[in-house]
Amino acid sequence: MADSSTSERLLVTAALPYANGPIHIGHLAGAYLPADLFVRYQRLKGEDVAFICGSDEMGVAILMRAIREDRSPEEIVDTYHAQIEENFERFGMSFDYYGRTTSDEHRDTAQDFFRVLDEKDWFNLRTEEQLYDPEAEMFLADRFVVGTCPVCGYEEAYGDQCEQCGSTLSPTELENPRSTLTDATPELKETTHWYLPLEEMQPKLEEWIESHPEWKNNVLGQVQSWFDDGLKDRAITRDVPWGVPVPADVAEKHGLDAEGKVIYVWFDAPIGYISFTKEWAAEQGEEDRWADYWKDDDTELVHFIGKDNIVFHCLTFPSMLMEHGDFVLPDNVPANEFLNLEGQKLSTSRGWAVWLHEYLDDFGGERGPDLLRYALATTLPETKDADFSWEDFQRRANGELADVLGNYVNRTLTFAHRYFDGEVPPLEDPSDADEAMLDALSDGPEAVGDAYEQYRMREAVYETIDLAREGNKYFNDTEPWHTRDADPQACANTIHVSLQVCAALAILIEPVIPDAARRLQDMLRLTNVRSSTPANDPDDAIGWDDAGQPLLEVGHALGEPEILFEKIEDDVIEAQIEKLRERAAEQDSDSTDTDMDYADLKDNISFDDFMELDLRVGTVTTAEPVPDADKLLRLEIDLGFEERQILAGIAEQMSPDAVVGTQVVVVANMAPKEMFGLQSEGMVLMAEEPDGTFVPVTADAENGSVVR
Ligand code: B3M
Ligand code: ZN
Repeated sequence: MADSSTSERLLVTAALPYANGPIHIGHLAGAYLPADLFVRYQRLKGEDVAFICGSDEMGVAILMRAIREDRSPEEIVDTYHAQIEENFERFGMSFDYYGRTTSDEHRDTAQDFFRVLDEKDWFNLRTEEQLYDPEAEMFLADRFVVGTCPVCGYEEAYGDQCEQCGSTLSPTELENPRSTLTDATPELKETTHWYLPLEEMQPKLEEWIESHPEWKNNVLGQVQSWFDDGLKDRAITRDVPWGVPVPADVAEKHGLDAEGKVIYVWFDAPIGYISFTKEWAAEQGEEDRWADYWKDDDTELVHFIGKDNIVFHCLTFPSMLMEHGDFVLPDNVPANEFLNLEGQKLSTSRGWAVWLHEYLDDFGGERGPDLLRYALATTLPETKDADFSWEDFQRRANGELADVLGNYVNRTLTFAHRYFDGEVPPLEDPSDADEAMLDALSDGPEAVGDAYEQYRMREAVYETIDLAREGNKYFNDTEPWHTRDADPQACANTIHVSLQVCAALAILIEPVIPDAARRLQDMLRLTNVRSSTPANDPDDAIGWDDAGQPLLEVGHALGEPEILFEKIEDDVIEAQIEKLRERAAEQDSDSTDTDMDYADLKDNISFDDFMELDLRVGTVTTAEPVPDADKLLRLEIDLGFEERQILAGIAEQMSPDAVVGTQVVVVANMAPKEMFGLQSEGMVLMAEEPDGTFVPVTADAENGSVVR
């Protein structure tokens, strides 16, 4: 079991966001918030933590955006790096260091890493024919080429992956390839590249993964399916004009010219974790300290990522670290699944997303970040995809933050001021209820802490808010408004105990809502609490484990109560939902009006040809994701006379919940086909809009009815 308390220091990383667009709630729920919760908890425990992140500024994604917007890649990354860094800070991300992969330190570190592995003769060099765009005079790596997927026939598959069936591809596997830069038909041209020898690394990686049965099931499951398919060598250099250059001396050694060759972004980006740790240490004036975190076995390295980054953090980067030999390997990679929004997949192109910068502008003021942190922390897609809705956001804010936590604090402090001169009253002859409450309090830090240690953030937050809920119940049950006259000491006991619970909460809730926690600490005049940010703490600061003990002395003078959280009105929530719908509608109609690119009509068919089709009405009774096939949903469809299992490539556009219950039209005599080990017995008809959105063709008729 990975237990941070057994290692001397923690190095925590969060995936490096591409500096080619703003951050949205999906990113936050996938990697950033869970990382921040974990780190803040660890700092409150008093652990030595370095929390490292930064912008991923290399790679084809950046270059493509630059070409599309007719700007330089430098301009793109400068713009988005600044925006992302600023908004992370406003949201309360407590990084020790936030770097950029365009830094000199990063270039040197990545090149050295590459050089070391090349000197060990670890890479395979291969000379092959690759797709080349004669008009753009460029090799077409990854997303610079689209074509027909050899696996499923999808016509818009990218050179590195088919978004329809999820298959990993290489550009030359595409049928009818065309350049996304010029639309030209690519030529084949010879070029030499360095490959990661993943095939030969598989046994070593399997053995290492087996030593981590404690990792999350969704992570182990994905890794296992990569193993089952058999790992394949991956090219880690590219012929594109943006990236960390392949070192000239290394190329020369092989009789090659490094000119125009760069290191593949997924090789250099994780090395960013190392470069940024170096930059951080140098910034602290302790140049060599980075090595403690990367080279001493007493370090626990944890990578927080979203599920689309699993293969790179669990297989490719570890294989690089193993072969390099100087560095520690990750102890855990607690990846999250995806977050949906209002029942639909997040889609940046459709505008179906909540952007962090817009949220922070709309929910300005000090409470905004905490509200979003809390709503997301209670909805994290930890074991499966989860859904964020604005109504849920409001319910959490009003029901839990305002009514449970805020109300408990407020009534306790108000009582203390009104009847005990704003001081902590003494506890004498505690009742069973008082004792029980103090017991719950003393269990708090461990119960919540265990959940954090095991990367069960949602549970940690529920446990914390439950303590406030219990506090409220205890307050109600002991009825201080009655005992005030009937039994003043019983009343004093209730307020004494409740104040201690509030003090504990002021610490235990800090990872989730750090701003409110600090305000609560101020109200209680609870000073000298350890910081959950990178600040330096005095040795005697009060920390996480102390929160189980009563922290406030009898006679301690309290501050004035203030409202911890205001309620969020309905119109604020409605405005957000409206904004989302409007933008999605705008995007949809934009693409219909201006870019409608009508598909060419196909050749005529005879009436008999048409009659060959057996189209039937059916109702979707079950819909669920297909493991490892990001684009597919497994549907069960009731055709009246029988049930069918059909795999539909709609998982990007529709959440399972949105499909269940829909009546659809099915091609019932489609030859069955096996995909991802499952039989697909038919096809569901969908209208495809210009932006790629699918709309099911529905029919309000008896299941089994023939469509003609
Ligand atoms: N830049 C982000 C992504 O895939 C990617 C992560 C790099 S982590 C080293 O969304
Ligand atoms: Zn495909």
